[in-house]
Amino acid sequence: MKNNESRNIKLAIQKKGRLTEKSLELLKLCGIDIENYSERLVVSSNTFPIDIFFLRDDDIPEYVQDGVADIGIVGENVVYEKKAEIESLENLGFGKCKIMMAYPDSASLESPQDLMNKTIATSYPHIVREYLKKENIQAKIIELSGSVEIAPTLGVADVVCDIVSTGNTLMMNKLKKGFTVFESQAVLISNKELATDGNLETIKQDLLRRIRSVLSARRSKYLMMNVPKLSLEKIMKLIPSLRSPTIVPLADNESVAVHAVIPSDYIWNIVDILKNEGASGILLMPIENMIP
Ligand code: PRT
Ligand code: ZN
Repeated sequence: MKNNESRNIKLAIQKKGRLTEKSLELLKLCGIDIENYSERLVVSSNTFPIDIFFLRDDDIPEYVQDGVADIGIVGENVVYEKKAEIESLENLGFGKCKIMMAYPDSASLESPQDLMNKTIATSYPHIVREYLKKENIQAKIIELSGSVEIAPTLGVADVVCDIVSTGNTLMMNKLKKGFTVFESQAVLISNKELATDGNLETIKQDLLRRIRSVLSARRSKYLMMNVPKLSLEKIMKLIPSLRSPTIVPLADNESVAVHAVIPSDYIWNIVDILKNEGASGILLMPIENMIP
């Protein structure tokens, strides 16, 4: 892929499905706005040199591997199932799910050994095959493209291996959770030869830097509160701030305002102590971007 012409980077995302909205939201937080994308195959952004292709998720790994798209956002489960030769750039923290073995009430599945000589229905034959190989188990795999969970009721399989998120689908089909075979989330992937095009590589690195700043901002919150001077020392020890917290004197001379960046859920570990120490006006705010 050697050419010196400058062109937009081509990003493939899911056209319509579980990853679409979150992918577009991530791009928006990276400063990449697109308009009127519904029902279009490809849309360019006015604010970043990128063309966004809307595709079926199953096609994305291969398109990125073959250079039809330069980069893509897709579930790791699909990347692995399609055995795509791509470079994985970053875990994106959404679209999280597990591929699990599940079984009807009549069966039992305590350990992988219980799969011996069973029939397993799945949409992920490659992932299941690899798993069985690793565990040294002989079993028959039946590949189904959808509604895998009804296979035991139809009598075509003993066990299913499918994506589980909340577990509601399994419950509705009277299936019990067995064990996890694969854990997945949405990932940013890249064509392996992209680096040979200096221009596209620069755009990719710019996008990646923006994505990383959004992801690290998501992991953090901005905390603001008023603290009595007498409690300041004790409270400062509680705050695992990324940088040293900002301390601003207040007019009353007895308190100070403390501002700090803390890990997202950490406030719930310390809120009672903060209150006991007299902290007031505690505000916790989302951070949009965090640029190192
Ligand atoms: O049309 P296209 O081929 O693009 O979409 P698709 O229908 O193949 O995929 P889609 O939109 O359903 O999922 C896209 C990706 O989202 C998957 O490849 C996973 O990486 C991820 N993901 C996260 C999920 C789920 N959670 C999920 N719960 N994909 C599917 N499910 C389904 C699952 O198959 C099962 O039917 O939801 C059901 C189970 O959900 P619970 O919550 O009832 O357990
Ligand atoms: Zn699909």
